[in-house]
Amino acid sequence: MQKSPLQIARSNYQPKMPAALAGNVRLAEGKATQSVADQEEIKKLFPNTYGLPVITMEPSAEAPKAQPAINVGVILSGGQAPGGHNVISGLFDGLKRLNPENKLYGFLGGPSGLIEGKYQELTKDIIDEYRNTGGFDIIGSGRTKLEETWQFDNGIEVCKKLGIKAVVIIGGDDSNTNACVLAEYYLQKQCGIQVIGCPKTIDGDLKNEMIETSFGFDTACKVYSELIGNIQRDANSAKKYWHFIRLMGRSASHIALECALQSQPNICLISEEVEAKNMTLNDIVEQIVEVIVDRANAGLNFGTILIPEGLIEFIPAMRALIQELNDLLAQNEEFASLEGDDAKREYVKSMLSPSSCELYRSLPKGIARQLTLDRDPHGNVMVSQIETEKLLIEMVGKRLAQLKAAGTYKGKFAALNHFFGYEGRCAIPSNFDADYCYSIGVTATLLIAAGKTGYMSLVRNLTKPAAEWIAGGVPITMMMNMEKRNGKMKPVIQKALVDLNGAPFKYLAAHRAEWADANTSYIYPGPIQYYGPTEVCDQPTHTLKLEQAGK
Ligand code: FBP
Repeated sequence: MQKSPLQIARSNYQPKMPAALAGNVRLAEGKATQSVADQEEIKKLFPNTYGLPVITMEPSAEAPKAQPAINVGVILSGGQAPGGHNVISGLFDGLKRLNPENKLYGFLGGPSGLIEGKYQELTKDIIDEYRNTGGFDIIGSGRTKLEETWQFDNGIEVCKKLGIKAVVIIGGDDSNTNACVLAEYYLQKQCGIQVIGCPKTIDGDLKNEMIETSFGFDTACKVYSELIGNIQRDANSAKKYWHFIRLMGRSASHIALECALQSQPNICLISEEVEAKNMTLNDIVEQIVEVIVDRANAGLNFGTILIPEGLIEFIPAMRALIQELNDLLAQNEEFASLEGDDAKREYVKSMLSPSSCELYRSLPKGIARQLTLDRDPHGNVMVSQIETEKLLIEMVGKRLAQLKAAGTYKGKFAALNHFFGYEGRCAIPSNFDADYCYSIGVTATLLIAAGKTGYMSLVRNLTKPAAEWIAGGVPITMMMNMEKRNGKMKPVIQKALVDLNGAPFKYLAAHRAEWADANTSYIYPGPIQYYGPTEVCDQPTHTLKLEQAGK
């Protein structure tokens, strides 16, 4: 396989790690824990994995006891996130350090690989090919939801055949919920298979008191911020376009917020604020129009607007509509059997409540259709396929035309739309993600060696140099609450949305008027740097720095 000079150089990069993991390690256990909410229900559903203590890895003078050889399986689950290959290389190296006879198997194509017994042994040659690279192509990923008993039982058979003692699931909130369900089931069955989760997702919404950030968020935001900066420089040079830029991130607006902190656009919408202020689609349009008119009055007919991809779900009336559609379309064979968009549209209209039906009818047909596309296996509407940026361009254009006719707007409005998502999910991991992921992988092996199950591998203190990072494990049940999924209440890891009282949002709120203003305040972050001074190459996200500064 041909490689670029950077690829070759990166394969020799040695990830930095917490100093505590360098030598012998002991596991210190904290107090019993509780779930973030719905304690009684979660406790009942997870009698064996509820209430476990948080674990911290501490340096130890004692050499570890010789461990018998073990086999471990690993699964990549859900959307790609930079650094996944480093979790796997950390796992591999960690296992070999414990006992050179240990083996690592990769389940192919996501959780379905475990159920269907599709696997590959990951040898040194394979691992070396993928060190510090982006992507999940080493074993592939998938979104199969592990929730049925027959799936768990198939997993037991496959693990028995391969002599696998532990399964590591690298995934987001939904996949780690699956990891916990699996851990609980395997304990109940006493089949001797441990399950450990690892916090992945570019969306940045898998974070809490213990998990400071999910991996991949850092690299993805840096890639998008570079692109936004480049667009801003183009806008400021050509001075003729408004750029409407939608950013991936599913429900939460963490990516949009982080990119705004890095690039200082004219407008950054935050879905969580839209919901808190009970804003309508028209309110959002008015807010954008106001900035466009002000800038036009100063002779500036250009700008940038960041739009989180989940925006539409946070407009309260839209949320009600989407909720109705989720319930209506969950396993709805009648709808699935209808031929053609028109028949589907008529069926949906006939089933919705009057208020939702009115809203559904008022939307451009394309957007309305996008709202009824298949849900993902976890019942989520696939927001990455809803072109909110085009909807806003259309509505803003109409409103500006009205203002022009009334003589209150004299500018020119030419808009371009962009969607940044897939561009960042497989980028070569930043030093931060390369180091963080490798450490997560090594930590997972130590949790396995200690016989732990139902835990997520944890590395924190992340705004400090890597040597000062703290490794450990957090019981997954600690992060859970009950939520409605596919029309039913289910235990799930609580998603972290943007906290409107948190430092990152407050920083945006304090500066956005100045960024919207006639004088451009754009920052041009440039591409990720892998080699050079630490203040250029090893910085974590602004979000993490602002959040940790307040602690
Ligand atoms: P995960 O939650 O699995 O990490 O996925 C993240 C994500 O990239 C979202 O930001 C996006 O909405 C979604 O995946 C897109 O899904 P797909 O890869 O199936 O198109």
